Amino acid sequence: MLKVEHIGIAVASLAESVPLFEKLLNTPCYKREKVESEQVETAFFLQGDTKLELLEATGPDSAIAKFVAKKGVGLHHIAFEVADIEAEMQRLAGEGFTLLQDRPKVGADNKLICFLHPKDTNGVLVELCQERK
Ligand code: CMX
Repeated sequence: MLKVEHIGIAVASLAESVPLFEKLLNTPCYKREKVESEQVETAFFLQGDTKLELLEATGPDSAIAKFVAKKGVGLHHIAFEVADIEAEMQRLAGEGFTLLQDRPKVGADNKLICFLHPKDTNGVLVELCQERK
């Protein structure tokens, strides 16, 4: 894994949380994007080299809707950038981690992504991501 690519934060309402994080970070949200396949809308912030992704559910079946209903708003996942996502998925599966996808899927921010089940990672939802070419 190369570095932490972003930190995902589940929110109930981007309309409320984007201005909150703009105040907190003293920097504007630089991008918003809907990801239909994940039933989420995202808002991105950059603080130095660190990227934050706010996520609001856009449908009841969204992982974010279920997370917010069960645990409330807050830290949702840590995403690691990898050079070769398929090789990294194979390596992690070989190490006994449960992959939540068989193949990388297209996520927000022009990335190929794959999640690991949090039961294998001390309760932290981990995302692998690789820039799409
Ligand atoms: N972090 C830590 N634990 C989490 C979690 C998260 N983000 N989301 C769910 N869990 C926990 C649940 O609370 C549950 O814990 P307990 O067993 O102690 O009750 C456990 O994981 C398994 O829960 P589950 O009921 O079996 O499964 P869920 O329906 O809650 O789904 C998960 C959990 C991780 C499999 C599902 O959320 C998933 O597939 N996530 C990956 C996709 C995703 O998160 N998409 C949204 C972001 C998209 C983006 O970044 O663009």
